[in-house]
Amino acid sequence: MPFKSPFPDVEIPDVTVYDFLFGDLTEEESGRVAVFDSATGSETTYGDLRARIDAFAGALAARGIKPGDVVALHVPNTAAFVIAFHGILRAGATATTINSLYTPPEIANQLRDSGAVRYVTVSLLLPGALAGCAEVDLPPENVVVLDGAEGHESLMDLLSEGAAPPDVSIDPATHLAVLPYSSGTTGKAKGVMLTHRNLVANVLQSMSAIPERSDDVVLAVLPFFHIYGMNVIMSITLKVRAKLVTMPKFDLDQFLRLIHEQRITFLYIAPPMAVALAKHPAVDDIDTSSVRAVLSGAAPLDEALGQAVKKRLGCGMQQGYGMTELSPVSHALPLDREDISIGSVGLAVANVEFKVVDTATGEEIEAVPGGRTAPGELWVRGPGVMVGYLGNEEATQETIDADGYLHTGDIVEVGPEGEVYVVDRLKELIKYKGYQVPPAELEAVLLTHPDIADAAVVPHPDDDAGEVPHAFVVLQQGASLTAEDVIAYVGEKVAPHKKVRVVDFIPAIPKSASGKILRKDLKGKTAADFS
Ligand code: 4UV
Repeated sequence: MPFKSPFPDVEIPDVTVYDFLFGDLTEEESGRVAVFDSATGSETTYGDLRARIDAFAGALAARGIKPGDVVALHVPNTAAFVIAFHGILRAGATATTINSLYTPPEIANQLRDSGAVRYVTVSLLLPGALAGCAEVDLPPENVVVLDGAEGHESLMDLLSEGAAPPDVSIDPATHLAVLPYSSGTTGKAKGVMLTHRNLVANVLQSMSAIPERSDDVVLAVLPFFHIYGMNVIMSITLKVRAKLVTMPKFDLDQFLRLIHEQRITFLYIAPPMAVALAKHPAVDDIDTSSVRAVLSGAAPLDEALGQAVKKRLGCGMQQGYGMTELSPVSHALPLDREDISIGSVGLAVANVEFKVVDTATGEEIEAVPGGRTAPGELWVRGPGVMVGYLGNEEATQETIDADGYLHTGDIVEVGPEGEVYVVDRLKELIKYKGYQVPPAELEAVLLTHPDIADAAVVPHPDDDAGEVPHAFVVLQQGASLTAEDVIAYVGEKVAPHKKVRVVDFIPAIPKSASGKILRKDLKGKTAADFS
């Protein structure tokens, strides 16, 4: 028997993301502040936000952007991100969000795969963006630079046209709203096809367990380009008409200063920030009394660490579990369930059912009355489940089964209240501070080195980042590379969170008869284990 959400089902309206978030904006709500942009110090009201989204959509349409087109968004957390993102969706186009720290080859890969026809960025990221665009022949005139740059249109240029938003007719159930990239259970990053309905559904589903209110002030430091920032932090906050305080990048001093000065009430974090909140002496110098709730997600949160944050800040503490392919939330621990361990990712949110499956036998694992189940792979079904991976039917079929369950690649156990504990990861993915690092990408980079004959990358536990990439390298005969050489070689080609940080040289990569890397034979090992 599948496990069912304890929350009543929510009805999912058949509307676009824009209509869902802004369609019922009242006069009173229009005057409230939607976004405080900490980079510029500016405030944008809900009414102004909607008007700017409309104008941005109108300007895109005037440039020929239409439903079905993909627009790349490569912008740090700012008010301008919110306008451009929703403007793209309002125009009926699909937004593919790009990690702010991506290198030109990583940008080019995503542009090539997604088929993006326009590019929206900021001046700080422009050189890398243009290099990435050049690799796929996306012309510089198609690159909008929101804060302005010589030879490019800016946000102001687009908004000042005051164009009316286009009249687009799209089916929310099938039309793609966003294409974030995720490696899923195996291989390189793939475009995750999420419809308007997926996003609308998951906002409502998440709200069954995440209690944001209209008087909340929410710090948006986790990036909007990642699904957690995009459809939880940004969308829930806008839906409840609370205030978003945007931070373009994490900096501990500024993070603490904003909590203090902006009287932050709701704090979404990833586990490395929990370490800072629990342990850093600077936290004693600020007033954190406004914070009523902290939600940690994207990587495992240790029970003791969660308790330490709760105690030091004197606030409620939740943990959530999500996956890009689920739009993202499937489980969250409600604030009021203090009877359940904070080391648990909580209960299935509304409209979610899930199974735990024995990876050896394929049998479903049943609940244990009053106790905890054996471990198995988490399979999730619900309206947030993606349509599939763009242009990759094989990976889609490997991930979503005939009954509509998405196989997460995470190993979990279920406790007596139906709460879920993530205990291991079956899939290849490495999570550095909650960010995805697909080993297959690093292996491909390593193999481009003329002195490297073969390579495999696995996670290595790390106190600060949770996990770091660990490369096992087989050298060509007669070659002599050092670990530093390998680290530097990869470091030039990938975003900082993907850098290889541990290297071991071994005689051969352990592989199965079919040639698959036997990652479990490498995890936790060093070169000495192979000599
Ligand atoms: O695809 P992704 O990068 O997606 C995420 C999304 C995390 C979110 C989003 C909204 C929330 O409210 C929230 O609480 C969490 O990270 O990576 C998906 C994989 O990340 C691991 C797990 O391996 C997923 O398959 N992961 C995510 N959350 C947790 C986690 C967690 N709480 N504990 C352990 N692993």
